[in-house]
Amino acid sequence: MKLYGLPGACSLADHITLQWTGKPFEYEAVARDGLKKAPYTDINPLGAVPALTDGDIVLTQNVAILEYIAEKYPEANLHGGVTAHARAEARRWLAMLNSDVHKTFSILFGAGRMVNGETAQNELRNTASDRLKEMFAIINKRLEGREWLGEARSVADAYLYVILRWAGAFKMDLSAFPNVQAHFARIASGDFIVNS
Ligand SMILES: N[C@@H](CCC(=O)N[C@@H](CS)C(=O)NCC(=O)O)C(=O)O
Repeated sequence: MKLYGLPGACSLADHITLQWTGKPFEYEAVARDGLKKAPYTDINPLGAVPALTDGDIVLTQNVAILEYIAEKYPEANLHGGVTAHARAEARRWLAMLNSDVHKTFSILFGAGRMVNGETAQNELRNTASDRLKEMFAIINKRLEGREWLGEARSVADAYLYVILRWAGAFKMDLSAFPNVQAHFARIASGDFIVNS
């Protein structure tokens, strides 16, 4: 199994998840200037990370890859619980992280490419930051009295950790979200190395 990623990008969630399984895997850091061209676009035509290959299987899209790792190694217990409801809850948070939180961070990362002029870019960034804080408030509420987003640790927790690293890079004030901060510390103190 081989994971393709970029340092600190959403692919770090897959890298952490693979380390949590304790199973062997390869990791390749894709060169930034190689993302949008062959041979990498033969693996992911969208020219984005993560991508995962496993024998003849080629997978893209973070949610699919994270779920694949959890399915492939059920003994690692990364589904967020054992019941259908518990697993759906973990998936619910995974979906929100991927399609709502991550996408809003993409506005912070890419405001300079989305609109012209510093004023418009700052307005866009401020709107995205406000929206992110609303989402962190929702996640903070979910984590009240809980260690993990699901009933048990899941791939969604690795994704949240990566997103919170981005919040740190943007120096977002998360002091209003103590459960979110505690979740970050819990994951950070865990059994993996951030080397991607
Ligand atoms: N929908 C995709 C989005 C992946 C994505 O946004 N990847 C970013 C890194 S977090 C990327 O590769 N950005 C580089 C680029 O698009 O140039 C997924 O969930 O896998």
